[in-house]
Amino acid sequence: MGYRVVVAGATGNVGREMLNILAEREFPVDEIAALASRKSLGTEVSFGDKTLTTKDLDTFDFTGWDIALFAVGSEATKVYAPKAAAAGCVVIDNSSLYRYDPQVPLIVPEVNADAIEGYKAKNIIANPNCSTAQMVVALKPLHDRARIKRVVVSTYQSVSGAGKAGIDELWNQTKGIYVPGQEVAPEKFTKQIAFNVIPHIDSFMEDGSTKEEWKMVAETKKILDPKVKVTATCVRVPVFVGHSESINIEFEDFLDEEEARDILREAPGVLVVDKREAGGYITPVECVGDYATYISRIRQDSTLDNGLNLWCVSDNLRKGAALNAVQIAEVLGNRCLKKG
Ligand code: 2RA
Repeated sequence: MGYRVVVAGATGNVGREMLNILAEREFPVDEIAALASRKSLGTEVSFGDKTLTTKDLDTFDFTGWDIALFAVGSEATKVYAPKAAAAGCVVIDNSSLYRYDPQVPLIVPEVNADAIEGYKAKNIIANPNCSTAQMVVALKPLHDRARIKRVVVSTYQSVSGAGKAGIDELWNQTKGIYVPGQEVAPEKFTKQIAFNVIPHIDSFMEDGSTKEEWKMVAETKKILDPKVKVTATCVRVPVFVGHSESINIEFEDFLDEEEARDILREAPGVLVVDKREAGGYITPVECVGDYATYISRIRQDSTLDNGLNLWCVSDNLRKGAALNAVQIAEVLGNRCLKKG
């Protein structure tokens, strides 16, 4: 006995990972529907050892379906998520549309699973932005011990965060860059991404920050603690999968680096790889396909009374998107829904 589960946006990077992770984690599925927009209709996607043919999101009847994982972007979410929710299907949405809605819980299960009960207001649960999800997994156990006052984070975000077009642009630009006549002009990104870094993700806000940076501030407050101050600089780097973050934390109480390392070793969802030698840390290519948020380079910040620095790496398509959504579905199933 299990659930009737829908994956909307099943042909995208995140939708495909949602199907993979549902199968890998043996989520109790009685029936599964893979939905896509009309232009990808009929595309086949894998679910474990099965092949599913995508159905039309536009005409799909959500009545009788228990959980819908949405990975379709804000515009389509605005149209179809309320439709699914009204039909009694609980939506777990990966877009940013509902993240800041006070009536919609924004969940990272390792951090605030108890907030899930709030889904009843709208039948919708929001999945956070990739860069926030991995950061709050690392911050939570440290906050519980020494109360975080302020976080200064710089991100190194892979091109898969910008979807398939981002991956293609890095691949084609890298191949074409030294071949006369085959150069690829920036299209998805604002400047050349191959062999370069771009300090700009999402749109600019009035105060000079970007929406991606604002999301890290607003989402950390909603998920972890509204009192925690965050300032972020988000940067796109020529890496296919895996977001990295350099995180500087100021605490109310002193936290020794050894104790921080021990706390993080015990923390759910975290793997510490922190040897103070060449290669004794994790880089994005090593985290691809994993569930964990990796923490390396844990060290005291000697410029603060109570400060620590650390390096945080995770698969942005997994913990930053699909895995977190499936973990939310697991919490929902265990705590809130009856199996069919
Ligand atoms: C990015 N924020 O990396 C996105 C993905 N959610 O651009």
